[in-house]
Amino acid sequence: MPSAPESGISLSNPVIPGFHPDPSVCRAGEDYYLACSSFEYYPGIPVFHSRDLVHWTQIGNALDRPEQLRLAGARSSGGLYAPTLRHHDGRFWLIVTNVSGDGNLLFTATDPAGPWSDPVRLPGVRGIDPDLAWDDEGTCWCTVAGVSQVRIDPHTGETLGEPRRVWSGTPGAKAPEAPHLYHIGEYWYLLIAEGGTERCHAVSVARGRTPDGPFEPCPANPVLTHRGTDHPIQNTGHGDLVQGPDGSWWMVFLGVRPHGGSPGWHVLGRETFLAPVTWVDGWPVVGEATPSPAPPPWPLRRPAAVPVRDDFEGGGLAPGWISPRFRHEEDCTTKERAGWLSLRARGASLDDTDVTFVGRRQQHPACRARTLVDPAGGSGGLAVRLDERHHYEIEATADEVRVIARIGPLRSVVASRPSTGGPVVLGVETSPAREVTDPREGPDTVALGVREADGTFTELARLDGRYLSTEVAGGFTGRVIGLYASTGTVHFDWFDYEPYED
Ligand code: 6LW
Repeated sequence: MPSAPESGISLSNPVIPGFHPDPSVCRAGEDYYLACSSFEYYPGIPVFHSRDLVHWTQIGNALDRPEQLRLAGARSSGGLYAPTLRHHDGRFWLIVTNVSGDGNLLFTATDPAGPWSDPVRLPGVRGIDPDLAWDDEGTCWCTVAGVSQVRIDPHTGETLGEPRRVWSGTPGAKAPEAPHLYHIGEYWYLLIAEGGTERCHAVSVARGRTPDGPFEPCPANPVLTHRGTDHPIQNTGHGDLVQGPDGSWWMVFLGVRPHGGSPGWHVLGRETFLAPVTWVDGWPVVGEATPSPAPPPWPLRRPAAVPVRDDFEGGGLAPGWISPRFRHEEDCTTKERAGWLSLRARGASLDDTDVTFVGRRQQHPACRARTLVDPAGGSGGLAVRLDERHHYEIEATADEVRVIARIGPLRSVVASRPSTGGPVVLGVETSPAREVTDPREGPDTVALGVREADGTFTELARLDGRYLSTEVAGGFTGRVIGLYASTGTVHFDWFDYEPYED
């Protein structure tokens, strides 16, 4: 466990850096499990394990079979929103919305690493951000954004009775969402997010004597918000509570780390943070989310438990690798050339929804990624992707290496140089702005280049990172750095991802 709230915390936040929003957490004995939203990416819903709430390891993706997850036609920032993960009756339960067609879906597993069941559909539950809670009689309550509630049979997906509005959050605040219902002591607590997932985001709470209310709002609402402050973590909201085996309480929630001038740009998406919770007069009080006593300078410290090299030896890809909408095994395989990842183009570029791309979330403001690519049979390379309309890439073909930038409606080859067509090491490096003296300064720069035979790195282009930020692109995701093929088949020997201290 992290040190108890009273004794002065030393958390390293974010506890799960990079695009890992809408965290939902539960405990089974000494083990904590956490799930996040994954939107248009496949496989979906990353699942993490921790023993201390601070250090998390991804153990799988709950939805990793086509029968569980259909994302064809999903727009970017569509797909899977806001899961709730619970441990009840000896099983793990996961409820989530596929906003791109299938609506609310419920899955179960005995091991949260998987396999997870096929989906139970919930056609009678309308609304995003579904929550599950069971009362002492075994009735299952499903609460969704809005905030409304209906009893369900979680085995069949049938709704029992009509949905009923139970709370609308703070009068005047927009978007009451992300409900979680808990029976703690003598009360049922209804925790929600409100204010929208941008700078006004907040967590508020109400309590009642029964799971369906009536609910009395906490006089101190919101119990968590960083709006209107210069706190380095902004947009804080969408929280979930968990109790440790020692009786201590904690909240996981999402937040962002904007950087640069005005209005501030965040490039890693919404990340997962942790804060201690104490109880005063029967209400939760959320503690500080940054290390105390003094917050460190930006970027915040974080555990360095990051795999550096993937050399594509052995079977499939690690669970952190994701692809937009689907991963066709025949187009993305480690079986074609031993020790290499082979990507076959589907006749599409990164501007299209069905590109062959496999990447990992950028998790650190300052990071480097490198890959050795053999483009003899096609063209492809290394990309920093926010969505189809916002990406930078360095691409190798049989006769050149080029840097391409796509920003909104504009697409441009910004640099190129001839090459021999043999294997080449491509690299990208992100550098956060140091001292921001100009309000127009962007959050970071993204350098793209090649490694020469003598080991030196030649930068072909350095581009303003703001165009790969959520404030520019819109939506709910963050940067993903990865490999792609745009024509033919290209082979990748290894991929390095390395955070560095700036
Ligand atoms: C999610 C909603 C939210 O469904 O953003 O921040 C939406 N909160 O609760 C997408 O993540």
